[in-house]
Amino acid sequence: MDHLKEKFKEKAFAQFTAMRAMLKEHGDKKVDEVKISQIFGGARGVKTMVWDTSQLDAVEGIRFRGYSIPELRELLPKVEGGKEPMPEGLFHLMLIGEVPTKEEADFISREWSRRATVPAATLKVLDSLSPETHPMIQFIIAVNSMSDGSVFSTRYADGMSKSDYWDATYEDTMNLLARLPRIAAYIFRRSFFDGKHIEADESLDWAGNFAHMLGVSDDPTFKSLMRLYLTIHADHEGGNASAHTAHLIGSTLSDAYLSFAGGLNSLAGPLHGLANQEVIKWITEMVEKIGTDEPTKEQIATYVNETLAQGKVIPGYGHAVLRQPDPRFTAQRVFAEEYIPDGKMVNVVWKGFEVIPDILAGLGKVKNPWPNVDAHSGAILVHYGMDQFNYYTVLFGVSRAMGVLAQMCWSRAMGFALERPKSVTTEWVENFVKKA
Ligand code: HAX
Repeated sequence: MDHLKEKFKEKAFAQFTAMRAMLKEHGDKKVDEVKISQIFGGARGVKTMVWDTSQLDAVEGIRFRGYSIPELRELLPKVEGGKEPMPEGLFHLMLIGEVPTKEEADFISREWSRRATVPAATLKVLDSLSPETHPMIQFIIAVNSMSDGSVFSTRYADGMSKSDYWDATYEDTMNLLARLPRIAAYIFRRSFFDGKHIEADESLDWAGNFAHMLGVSDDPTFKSLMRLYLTIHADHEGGNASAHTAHLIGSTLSDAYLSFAGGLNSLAGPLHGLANQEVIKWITEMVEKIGTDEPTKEQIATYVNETLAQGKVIPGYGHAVLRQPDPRFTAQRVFAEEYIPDGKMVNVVWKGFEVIPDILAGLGKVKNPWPNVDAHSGAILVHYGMDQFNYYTVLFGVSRAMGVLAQMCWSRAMGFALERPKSVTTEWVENFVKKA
């Protein structure tokens, strides 16, 4: 057993024992009450699941195992000479609960490199699709197709004991994470570069190799961007749509491939991950309509009001939980200020930040008028020449896999139950109100 798995086993066993004792003593205590507005309002804020890899605070934003994004930029291991954290380090932190050493992060790089071969059948499935198929659809199909070789499903069929579920899930997790950059790069190159693929460079780290295989830019800071991007999009506690979907599917003992593919289906919605594609489309249409890539604040404000008047949302703004600018937005801004301060698109994003929150707040109904993670990413990618907007959510998906799958290992180790909340009918609510 490798030392990462060994360490996980040790931590998980201790937590499992403590959880059982705590449940025995305190299982009947109430932590929450549900309002009718929450029943109709997407269960906002209702505490119904455990998610250990990260936690979201409405004001502070995301913390991964207690660490904020600025702290992680300092603390997580970096490639030699690099300034951005290695996503491998974040994965270690989420899985084990400890900031890894550089050697520990490098071990994960090597492990993912060793396991990275994509099954021929999956490449065949991709080749059977039109290159014009939306990249997220290709990605979801590819991930689903790998369920065929799932260690969990195979061992389950052979009568695996419950106490080994975590072990098989760990294997699927490591295999899936290892393959994702190759699959994602394969989709990118077949869709936008006539299938001219780029060989992996085994000497590179996970994100660096992904950037290399995408073949978008020779600028070494594009690799840095991918390291940052794949780190900050990884996890956003458990209630967000992609994480929650993956968790729900996983709770039926569907394997990691089927569960994560389900999460990707959620991520592909415009109110969630697809917003990164929508933002850049919206900005591009705006600068085309206004006729300049240096619009004034007044011109942006007019365009925002026109969008709202058409009954549409402003993509990249608002959040179900956050009530401040998203620290993931800020992290990307810090990166852009350092590497591309004169980028035209990033400057439009920054100018938008000066006018959009006031307009949204003025509507009187938007709970969070601030930018979220998706408001910034596209403008940076465009700077590096990556203008295939409909590919952006795939990048998000590669990163999100780390959080969802690290948590899935924990969920299996803890033996979490099949998820099955209670639904009620409208009539039930009406009768409840009458009685109350
Ligand atoms: N533009 C215009 N109106 C907005 C808005 C925005 N950016 N954000 C919220 N509102 C509106 C809602 O549509 C809702 O209107 P109605 O009452 O007429 O239905 C009202 O304000 C209250 O909504 P809320 O409580 O503030 O927000 P929700 O929790 O319901 O929704 C969303 C959160 C993220 C879905 C929402 O803010 C939105 O649609 N934003 C734009 C899309 C977007 O950027 N999504 C990405 C979010 C981050 C993420 O998951 N990334 O992957």
